[in-house]
Amino acid sequence: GGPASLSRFRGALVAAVLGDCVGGEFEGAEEVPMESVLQHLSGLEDETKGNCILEYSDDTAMTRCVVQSLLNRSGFDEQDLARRFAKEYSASPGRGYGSGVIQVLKKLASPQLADVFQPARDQFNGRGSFGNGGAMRAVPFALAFPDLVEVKRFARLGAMLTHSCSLGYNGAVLQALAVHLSLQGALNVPRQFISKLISEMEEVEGEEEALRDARILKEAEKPFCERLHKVRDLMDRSKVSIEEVISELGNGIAALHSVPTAIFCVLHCLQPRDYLPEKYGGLERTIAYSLALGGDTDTIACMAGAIAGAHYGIEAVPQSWMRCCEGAEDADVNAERLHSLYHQT
Ligand code: 8NA
Ligand code: MG
Ligand code: MG
Repeated sequence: GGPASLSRFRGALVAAVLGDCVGGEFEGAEEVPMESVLQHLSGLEDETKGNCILEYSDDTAMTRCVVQSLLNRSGFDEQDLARRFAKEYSASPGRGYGSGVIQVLKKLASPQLADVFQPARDQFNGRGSFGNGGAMRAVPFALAFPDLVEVKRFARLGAMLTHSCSLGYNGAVLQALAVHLSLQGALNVPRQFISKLISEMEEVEGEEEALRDARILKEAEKPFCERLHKVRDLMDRSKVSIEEVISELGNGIAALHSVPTAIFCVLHCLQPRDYLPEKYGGLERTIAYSLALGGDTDTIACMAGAIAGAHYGIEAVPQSWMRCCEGAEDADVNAERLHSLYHQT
């Protein structure tokens, strides 16, 4: 489809759910042989298995809250979104939330809470979380707002309800930017895509709080920019080992160690790879490759899935995979609603 077509919206939101659901199998695994990944994925195509259902985790649970809030309020409303996060957590606490964020979600349930951003600020001795929990739910911001400035602003605020460290919320900004650009067709020229991300993040990470947090955590001056430069170096190479990707970019629960990694997965899988089945299209390659990195597989596959889905569109999503994943149908319906919101604002 053309820029911001319905197919791209559906692809983005559905593939995010797929990444989360199929990635859950390997979450936290140190080493994941590609063989195991391909076996897991071919299991989804087995018709004889009937209604195999892979449950979604915190990534999708919170993304659904963001979607519902944006649609219900026709825009960003932090009070409404905070309430939805709290309600979702108390209804289904067993979705695999990070151990720190649970405290925030419990505090957000209090009706006496005056400032919905305060519980997040109190995390980790006042430093705030740098986990990828803000980034994993950032895709709806790119699907609700056509304006890049608004995408950045609301992805950041949406993340700050649980992640007040700039290394947490700027991961959400980067993820939303990547989906935004992909929706426009920017992945047709991969070098321009990565350059645009770097120039946007140069500005984002030039802010006072970001520079201060990076100093305190002993990271590079502009940590996401540094990682994006590594992504650019790696994407130019014809052969890259999984070990190198993990050591250069990471596969962990910090936004810094997972959002640039997800972006790399998408770029690396734009071409066929000899260790991936020939019958796979780009979207399947991206999700399979994300799982093979191990670590926070559900979240990396969820984020990579969203970016890839926005590029390839819904036609690239295998029906059999979709049938196996809890919440995939809902995501498809909601993508259409977000598409209307995006084109009316
Ligand atoms: P979070 O905000 O609780 O952060 C996740 C973890 O990162 C924390 O529990 C801490 O260990 C660490 N952390 C974050 N900020 C700081 C800090 N300033 N100082 C010291 N340590 C810090 O949760 P989240 O919403 O960001 O979730 C991140 C990921 O963890 C998600 O992918 C989610 O699925 C979850 N998770 C991961 C695994 C896994 O094995 N990879 C397992 C269960 C849950
Ligand atoms: Mg998860
Ligand atoms: Mg995870």
